[in-house]
Amino acid sequence: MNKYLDIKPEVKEAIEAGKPVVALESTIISHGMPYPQNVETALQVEQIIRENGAVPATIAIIGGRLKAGLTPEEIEYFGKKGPEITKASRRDLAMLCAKGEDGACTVTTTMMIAHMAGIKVFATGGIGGVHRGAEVTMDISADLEELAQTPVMVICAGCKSILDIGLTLEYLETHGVPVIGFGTEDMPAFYTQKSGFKVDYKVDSHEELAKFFNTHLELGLKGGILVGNPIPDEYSMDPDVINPAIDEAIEECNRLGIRGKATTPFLLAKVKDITGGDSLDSNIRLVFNNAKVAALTAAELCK
Ligand code: PSU
Ligand code: MN
Repeated sequence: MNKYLDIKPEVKEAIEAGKPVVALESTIISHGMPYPQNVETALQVEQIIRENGAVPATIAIIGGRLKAGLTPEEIEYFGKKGPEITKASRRDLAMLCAKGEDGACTVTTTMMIAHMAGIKVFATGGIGGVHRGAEVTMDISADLEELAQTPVMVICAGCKSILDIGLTLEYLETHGVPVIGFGTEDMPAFYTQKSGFKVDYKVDSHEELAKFFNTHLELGLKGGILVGNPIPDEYSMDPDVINPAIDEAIEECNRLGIRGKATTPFLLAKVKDITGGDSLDSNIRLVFNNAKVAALTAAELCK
């Protein structure tokens, strides 16, 4: 086992016994939502995973240790410290471990640590992708590179239109990452069920999803798969409300000259401010929905 990795005993037992485990990220806690809703949501997501028969493993870096599975106290610590914690992508891992510091795991580092621990399924809200204007800024999330090289199934609600969804799908296609729609042919757009872009394949059951991923693994294919699970209709947002809010957030981001790793957290917070908390509620609901699909799919994978 990797000498920097600590697997929570409950998680380790489940992995060794071939029981279902679902990985969860910690950047969504520290940078994706405000305190205390972030902590409440993180704990509820873990509860939903348990209710659906799997063991949750929230992933983070604490004091230079890669943690697969956090205690409720550690989740509280992350939520309270919030954006003060370094947002950790692949390039940050060695430095944080060398210095013994904390790091909030993005989709990228959560996939890496989940894979080190032997966890195959990971649920989150949304992934990073190709930003609008990337043809000039070259701002393309490391999440896409990780999907191209690490064999973990990532279940999300699609990507927000803070990104260029069409270019994100093109990039994934170039890197051989299959994009699956859970019960849909349309790539979901996080707050709304449809982005107007097609997924590669539609899958209608947890069983079918598990069979597909198993085949992917048995073929020895490098890289993960991306599952877009649409937000439930009753929680989805009006495109005429959310789209102008996103446009406004991007304009402000450009005006302030915000760049690099600060871009996504800035846009997420700004969209939430503009929509007065409605988007936060949708965000929480879609994460719950993804956690359930992930737990049930992880259970199928273990059969
Ligand atoms: N998109 C969301 N919510 C999030 C993120 C993205 O809707 O919380 C976070 C995830 O941790 C994701 C990261 O991996 O932002 C991507 O950051 P960047 O664009 O800097 O790669
Ligand atoms: Mn970026």
